[in-house]
Amino acid sequence: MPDLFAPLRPEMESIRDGVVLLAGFADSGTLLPYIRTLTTEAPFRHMVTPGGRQMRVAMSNCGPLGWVSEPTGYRYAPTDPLSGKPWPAMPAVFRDLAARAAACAGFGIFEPDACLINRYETGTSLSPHQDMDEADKNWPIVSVSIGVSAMFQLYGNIRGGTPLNIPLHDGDILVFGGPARLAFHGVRKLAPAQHALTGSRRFNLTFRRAR
Ligand code: MD3
Ligand code: FE
Repeated sequence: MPDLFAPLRPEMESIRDGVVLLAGFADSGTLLPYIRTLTTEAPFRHMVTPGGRQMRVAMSNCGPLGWVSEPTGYRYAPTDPLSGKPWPAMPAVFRDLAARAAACAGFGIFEPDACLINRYETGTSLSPHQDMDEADKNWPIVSVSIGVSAMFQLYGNIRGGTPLNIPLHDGDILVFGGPARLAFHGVRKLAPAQHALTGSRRFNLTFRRAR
């Protein structure tokens, strides 16, 4: 007799050393109203890279520190350059979700001080890069996917090669740490699709310890 209530996908999957997928771990219905409020305070914007190119992913931040791109380089800043005011506080539900995910994935205590909020529209991609702007690379990174599914691409610790393609669906959390912390990674062009709560968009919350 098959178990009709068995989960469709395993709860926790080790992708490779230092990369854990927690499928369907987050409830986007709970998170989206917070994203709406936070980005009313600190609106989504297309930052300009130090090289002068406008990023295709729209971004905002919450928490004590926010990731910003400036002509002089990337950095974590306590205030929103658009308003001069501190970034909105990180909601406790965000912080707790990131901490639970890191603990479940085996990375122990995680105390994020930065939450980057990414927004993808149809056709938006994120080219391969490393996350290098955090002081202590021993902290893991927790990434929450919301809305339309995307194809995440995970490379090795040097640029190039053939990526591992990981489809990320609404509610999925990826945790990166240890040997995978400096892996190159990107997101393929978002395909046209509809999600009941986000329409054609995908949101991603990336929790980091910047300092
Ligand atoms: C792998 N964002 O904001 S999150 C980013 O879906 C970023 O918006 C993507 O890459 C997104 O920097 C992917 C997943 C992620 C974040 C950090 C990583 C993957 C990572 C650090 C090391 C290796
Ligand atoms: Fe990244």
